[in-house]
Amino acid sequence: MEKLIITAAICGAEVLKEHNEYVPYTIEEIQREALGAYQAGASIIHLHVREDDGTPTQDINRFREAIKAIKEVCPDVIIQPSTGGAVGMTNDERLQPTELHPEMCTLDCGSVNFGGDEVFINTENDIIYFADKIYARKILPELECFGKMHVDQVLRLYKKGLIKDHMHFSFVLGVNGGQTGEVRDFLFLKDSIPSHATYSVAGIGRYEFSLAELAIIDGGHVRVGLEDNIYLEKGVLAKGNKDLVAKVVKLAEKHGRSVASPSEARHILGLKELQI
Ligand code: KMH
Ligand code: ZN
Repeated sequence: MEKLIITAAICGAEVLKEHNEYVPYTIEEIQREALGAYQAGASIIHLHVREDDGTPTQDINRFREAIKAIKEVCPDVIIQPSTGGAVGMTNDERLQPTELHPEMCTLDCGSVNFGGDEVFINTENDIIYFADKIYARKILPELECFGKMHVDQVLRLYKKGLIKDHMHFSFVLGVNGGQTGEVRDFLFLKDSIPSHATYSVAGIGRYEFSLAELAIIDGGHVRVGLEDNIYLEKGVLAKGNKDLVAKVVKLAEKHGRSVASPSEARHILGLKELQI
């Protein structure tokens, strides 16, 4: 079986220090959380940035600073900025970090309710617009799917040549408004993608580790982090992203699956080897 790629979603746009004090806002805190996750076994950092007061931003300069700070302490880690940002941001606002030519970024593949009155909007034309910019900048998109219909949307665009190989899906399951993260949901999604594609699964809240374990057994990849879940176990807050990554490493050991280094993750995803 391929080695396991662990992505750490260290920050997010919605979770706050009021929920878990380790949620990073400042550049120093982002650097600390990225380093902890990397040392624990993450090869990809899924990156959002915040103002110092926690307000989500897609400002290119803030991303530049955060990426520089992360690269100072873990030069070989793969950085995957979010192009999702936060609900309500414009497309061009969201796309700013792609101008920094990261190796990867997210591409959100459909709209989804995000609780209450919030709708995270990604129309078909939005997806095509994002994909054009991302491929033109030679970035590998991680195809974020909050449910089966987003996978179907990707496959329609793939047939038209608007989404290209290598297809690396991320099944984000358990969002309040999206598809749940039960075993049947996972099986439905992972069986819906072509055999030459890869996938990672991100379980929100209580789904984080049950889905991680399923993906480990199945040969898929895993995303964890404070963006998705703040608890190490029921009622026990994680003391940082490192705890969540370390728990996935233990699950991988339990199932005899080795964890990929950043260089091995690049190989699996078809990214160019990094010249540091
Ligand atoms: N914060 C959500 C609205 C992504 O990073 O691409 C979008 C999100 C997805 O987190
Ligand atoms: Zn995100």
